[in-house]
Amino acid sequence: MALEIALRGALDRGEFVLHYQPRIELPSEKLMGVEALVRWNNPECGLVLPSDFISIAEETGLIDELGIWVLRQACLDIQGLSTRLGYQLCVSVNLSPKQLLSPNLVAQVQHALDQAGMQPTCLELELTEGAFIHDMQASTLAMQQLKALGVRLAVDDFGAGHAGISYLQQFPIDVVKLDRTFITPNASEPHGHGFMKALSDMTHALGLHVVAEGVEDKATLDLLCQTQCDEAQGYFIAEPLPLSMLVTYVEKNG
Ligand code: G
Ligand code: G
Ligand code: MN
Ligand code: NA
Repeated sequence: MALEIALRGALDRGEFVLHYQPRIELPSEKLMGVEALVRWNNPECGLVLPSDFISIAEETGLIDELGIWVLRQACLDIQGLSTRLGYQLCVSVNLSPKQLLSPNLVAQVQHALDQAGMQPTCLELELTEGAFIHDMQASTLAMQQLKALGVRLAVDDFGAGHAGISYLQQFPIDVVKLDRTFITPNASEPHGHGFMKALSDMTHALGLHVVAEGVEDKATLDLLCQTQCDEAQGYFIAEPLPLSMLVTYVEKNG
C-alpha cells in the first residue's frame, strides 16, 4: 500500500514530530505537564494529523516502531526542557491498543525513562477504553507491569466509547481523562453543573484523578473549577505546540 510505504520512509527520514499540549491544575491554573501528540511533517503536503495515519500504522504494524520513537522523544524533549528551565513537567503519551499488548512495552518504557533521566512518576500513559476490552487478562497484566515501573496510567476519551464505569474499578488506573464531547456542552446545559460534579465525585470516590479535555472557553473552565475537576486541557488554555513554542509558553506561564 502506498501510504504504508510512505509512512515507513517518513520514519526512516525522521519526518515525524511531536507537538505538546499544556495541561493545568485547577483551580490554581498551574502548569503541570503536557500531552505529546504526533504529527507527520510531510515535505509535500505539510503537517499531517494522526487521524490520517495512526490507524494505518496500527494495521501495518508500523505503530510499534512509531510508538517507541514517540515514547523516547517525548521523554527526552520534556526532561530536557524541565532540566533547562528548572521547572519539572510531566508528559502524557498516547498508546495504541496494540502497543499495550506488545511483550516489549515495559522494557521500552523503562529504556525511554533511563535514556532521558526522567522519574517514572513524570510519565503518564494514555490508553483508550478499547485497549483493554479485547483481552482483559493480558491487558490487566500489562497495566500492572507498567504500574510497577512507577508510571501513571490514564484512561483517555472516557465517556466517548461503550466501556462502562466498572472499568475504572477493574483496571489499575490512576487518571480519567473525560472526553471533550462530555465537556463542551456542560457549561450551557441546565444540568451541566450537576452532571460534571457527579462525574468528578464518582472519579474521586474511586481514588482517581479527573482531567477535562477540550476546554474551549472561560465558562467551561469556571464550571470545572466549581465542580472540583483536578486538571484541564484544551484550546482555551493552549493548543498543541511545537517544542520551540512550548519553551516560550513555559517561560511565560510556568
Ligand atoms: O491533535 P490530534 O489530532 O493530535 O490527535 C488525534 C488523535 O490521535 C488523538 O485521539 C490521539 O489519541 C491520537 N494520537 C496522537 N498522538 C499519538 C501517538 O503518539 N500515538 C497514538 N497511538 N495515538 C496518538
Ligand atoms: O483523543 P486524544 O484526547 O488523545 O487527542 C486529543 C485531540 O484533541 C487532539 O487531536 C488535539 O489536537 C485535540 N484538542 C485539544 N484541545 C482541543 C479543544 O479544546 N477542542 C477540540 N475540539 N479539540 C482539541
Ligand atoms: Mn490523549
Ligand atoms: Na482524549
